[in-house]
Amino acid sequence: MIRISTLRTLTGRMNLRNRRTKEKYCLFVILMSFFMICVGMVYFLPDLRAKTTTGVHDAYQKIPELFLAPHLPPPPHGAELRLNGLEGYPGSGSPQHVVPRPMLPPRGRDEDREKLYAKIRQDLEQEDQRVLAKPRIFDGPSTSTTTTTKIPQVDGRGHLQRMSPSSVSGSHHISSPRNVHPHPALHTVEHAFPAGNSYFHRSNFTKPVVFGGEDPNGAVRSKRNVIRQMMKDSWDNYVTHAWGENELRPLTHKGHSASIFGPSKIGATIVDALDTLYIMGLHEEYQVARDWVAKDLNFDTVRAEVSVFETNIRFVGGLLTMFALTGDVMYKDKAYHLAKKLLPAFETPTGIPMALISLGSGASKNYGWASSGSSILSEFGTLHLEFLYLSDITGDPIFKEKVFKIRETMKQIEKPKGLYFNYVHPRMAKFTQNHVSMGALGDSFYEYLLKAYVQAGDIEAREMYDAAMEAFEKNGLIRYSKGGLLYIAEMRYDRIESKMDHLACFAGGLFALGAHTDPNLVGPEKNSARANRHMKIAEGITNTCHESYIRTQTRLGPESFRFSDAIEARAQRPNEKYYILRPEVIESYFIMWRLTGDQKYRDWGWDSAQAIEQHCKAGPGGGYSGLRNVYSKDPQQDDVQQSFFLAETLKYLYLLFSSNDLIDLDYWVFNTEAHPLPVKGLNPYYRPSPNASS
Ligand code: DMJ
Repeated sequence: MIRISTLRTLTGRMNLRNRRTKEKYCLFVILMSFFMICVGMVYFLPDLRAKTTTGVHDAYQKIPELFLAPHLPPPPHGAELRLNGLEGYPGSGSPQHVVPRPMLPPRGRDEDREKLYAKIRQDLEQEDQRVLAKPRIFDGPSTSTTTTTKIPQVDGRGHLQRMSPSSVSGSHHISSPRNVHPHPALHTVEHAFPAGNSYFHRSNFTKPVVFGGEDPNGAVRSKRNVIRQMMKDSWDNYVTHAWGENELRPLTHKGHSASIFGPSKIGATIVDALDTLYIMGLHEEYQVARDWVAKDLNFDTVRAEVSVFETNIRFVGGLLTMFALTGDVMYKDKAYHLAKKLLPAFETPTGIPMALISLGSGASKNYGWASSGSSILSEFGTLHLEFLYLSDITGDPIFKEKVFKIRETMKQIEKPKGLYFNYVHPRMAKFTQNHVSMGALGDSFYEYLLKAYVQAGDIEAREMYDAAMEAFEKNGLIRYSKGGLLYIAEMRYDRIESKMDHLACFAGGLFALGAHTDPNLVGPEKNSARANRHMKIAEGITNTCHESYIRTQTRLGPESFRFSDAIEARAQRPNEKYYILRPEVIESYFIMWRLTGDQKYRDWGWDSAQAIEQHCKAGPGGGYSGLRNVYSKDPQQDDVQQSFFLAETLKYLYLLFSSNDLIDLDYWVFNTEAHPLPVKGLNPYYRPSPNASS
């Protein structure tokens, strides 16, 4: 009996337990169903989704977790690019170039799903902005949904007309800088040009072209192919022996880093070379470079102390050019991120930045060797182009505020005889040493005054440029040697020093560009006196720099050359005799060729290219090296392939043997590292942010 009752009790307990388990199971199923309904509401009802997630892209990423993935096909590849009108566009033909995203599932299962698909499509269209649509340059049916670019027109006076905001970039508002001038198109300077170059007929504006540009003449095309091969050799050797390092040592096959970037390995050559590879159509090489930038270029891990100026012109400038050329937002984001890291250097009472900044701590300082802890004119004066453009494409005004604050300081600073000295104290807004130069320490300050005008019609900058050039002329710094060579001298404590740096040879191109954009050429008075005079200076300087090349054993020019009773355009001291693959002389040949059409500039450029090939090549198939003494018959190589050789020297040579519409000077303005930036309001590649302010 006891056993039976015990058994019953046990059975009863088991039944009770079973019932409880069933109840628990039912409760679990109910809760799970409720949970699934909630999740479904969150992800499938568009309104609710919009408030709880950042996009359908997010939702898509969560779908696999909800076991719905089998219903959706895998992410897309090249085919979808065609929808964006980007196919065949170097750099955008690869799937890595576009943010990976889901392909649309088949349509029409039910209404909710239709809503979801519609929402996905809408978000994908927004995602497309990661690679902005290619501006529609050529006539014909548009493949782009966002851009309706027209070619700018020329008015009766030969002025390019700034386009209306809507014609530049769809709905984007084009903002104007202060003191905006009608666009400074390149003008005809009377007397200065032989006939026959398209630049003299301003009604024949070409359309912006960013690759291709083959010259119709076969011999010219062959020369350009040689330059392209030089680029390929420089690049391939860097890739093989120094990948990720700043520069290549082409003889010892190691990495090299100059003090400008400290001990960091931030691939200066990769970033500097990107646009040259792109323009030359070296697609595979470009894609490898682009992928490294996307995946491995991380400024957050860099602790080194770097030069604000060099980081700006090579890295920020290089990345900005790539954003303009490709519309790839990755480049803009990297440039923006890096430029923000430079901003602590600008925290001085005058706004004049310190020269060096630690990317890790943000601490900044000036060079120990600079006079009285001063900042350098050519460094803080060479930020404007990049910073203005950065503000315009990000909508963040901080960068242009910084450069306009520098401008204010430089406007107010006392300029003896109208001259700018090379050292300025960042706290006192005072020059600290009486040294004037168009070469080292001064050069690109003047370049950016002119180019701020070319870039955005900045008339204040133009006036400062014109006044500075007038001061050079009036103070006798632009003078003839005994042998009749025109040169730009330096001045120290009111004494003229008859020396010119290789760096100052960019001034041939500078004066020519200034002449062709001279505001005096248009308007009611139409005074061409200054422009003609400046064209003569441009020709004279370019000729002198050429002389400095052909008076050496190597036909490559020295770092500095002097003029005296004994010498003409020759280096005097041992430490002036080296050539480090610098671009400035070839840069002037290029600008002069584009603006005058005079064949001699192409001939001179080809002569230099051959000399580089003969003396600087580091072995067959190798990279290129600088030389220790250009006057030696058998010059020793210095074992450094400077990043600017790929960014500037080879790019200018390549463009010298291309048609004029490739990176047309009407539409592009070169930063001082030869990274072309688009002209505001004129070039459809400008791609301004809708949030950009004036
Ligand atoms: C480049 O980095 C730039 O052109 C800069 O403005 C001056 N020096 C080098 C090339 O010589």
